[in-house]
Amino acid sequence: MRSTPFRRRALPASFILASMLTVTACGGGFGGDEEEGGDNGGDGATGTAGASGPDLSEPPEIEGEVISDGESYEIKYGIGLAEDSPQALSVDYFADILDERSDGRITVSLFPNSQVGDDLQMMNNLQSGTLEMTMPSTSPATSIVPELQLFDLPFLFPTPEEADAVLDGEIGQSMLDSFEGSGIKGLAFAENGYRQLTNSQHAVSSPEDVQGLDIRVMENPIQVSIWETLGANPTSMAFGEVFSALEQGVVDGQENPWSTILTSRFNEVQDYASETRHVYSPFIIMIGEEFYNGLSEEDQQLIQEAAEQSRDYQRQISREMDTYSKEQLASQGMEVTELSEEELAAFQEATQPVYEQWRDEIGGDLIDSVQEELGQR
Ligand code: KDG
Repeated sequence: MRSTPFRRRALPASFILASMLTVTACGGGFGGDEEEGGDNGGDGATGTAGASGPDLSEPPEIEGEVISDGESYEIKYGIGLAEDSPQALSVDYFADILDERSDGRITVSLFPNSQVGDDLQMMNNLQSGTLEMTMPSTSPATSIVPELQLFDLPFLFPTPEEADAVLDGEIGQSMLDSFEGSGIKGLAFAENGYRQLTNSQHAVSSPEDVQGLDIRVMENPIQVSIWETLGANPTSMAFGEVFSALEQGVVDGQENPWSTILTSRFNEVQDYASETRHVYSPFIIMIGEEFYNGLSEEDQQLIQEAAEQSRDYQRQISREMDTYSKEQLASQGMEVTELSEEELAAFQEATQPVYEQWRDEIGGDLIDSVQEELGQR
């Protein structure tokens, strides 16, 4: 996937021409409208990003049987990320599929930017029936399905395609099945992406540079372990609180994929970024179990298919936005440090103890079988 070599270099502000064409008046993201959410507006999955942002693939044509007969209802779909993130754009596509294939019976209302709660709250709301759908990272969902902790291990997946094979294969399916009876139904895995470190203090190119930094991490104990092992001071925090925690200096840094750093405008409050790729983080597309069980079989099938089609599109545009976002961040003045293979190997080696520390908890057999599948054993 990577188009740039793993050479360490601080990207200069040499993308200025491109950025002048693409940066919006409000100074960040992909040039999306500042919609309040609540209605996806139906202006297509590339509506916000296509106009002045990256050249994204169009969503595939909507095909399949139209199911006009049945109840009319609304699906409220809450997410943590911004309306121009790949996550939100894929929900727009999901909404379009359901609208067209249900003949307008099923409407999807998107609530981005943690408007209706953070990942843990939204999962609770699915269980209590006050929200129908959400798409958290797997990390906070480990409180419900502990096996998902596998995906918190550092440097597990060398490429996104290898992650897809595990997530869409037997292992991923059995994890989705494990939600049964929890009040949540897992529909499919999408992509959050490779996580990169940003901070306000100094450029980072070695594990030593991380020592002493206060880093916000997701609500997950393995994420805490990774940064403790590196000698940083990690703090778990909900995503919706990260921008102000960075702005107010409550923490020095955070880690997220490039597109999230850009669309959440973390570069406005962080000067340094490093391409550490320390964890490949999946999303889970989920729906309230009771709500889902109350639907007709035809609608259940429709929703499952739409979730898988939106997953495929989400992965595609997430990957298209990745390098673009890194370059945008550099052009907007962030000092972006790319790591050499040796520097990345130093991070990998320094975080290796996390595997031993969490092996029993995650399940040694599970880790072994995935590493075998990946040719690492
Ligand atoms: O909608 C997903 C977000 O809420 C969150 O999971 C993003 O990776 C994330 C983080 O750092 O919390």
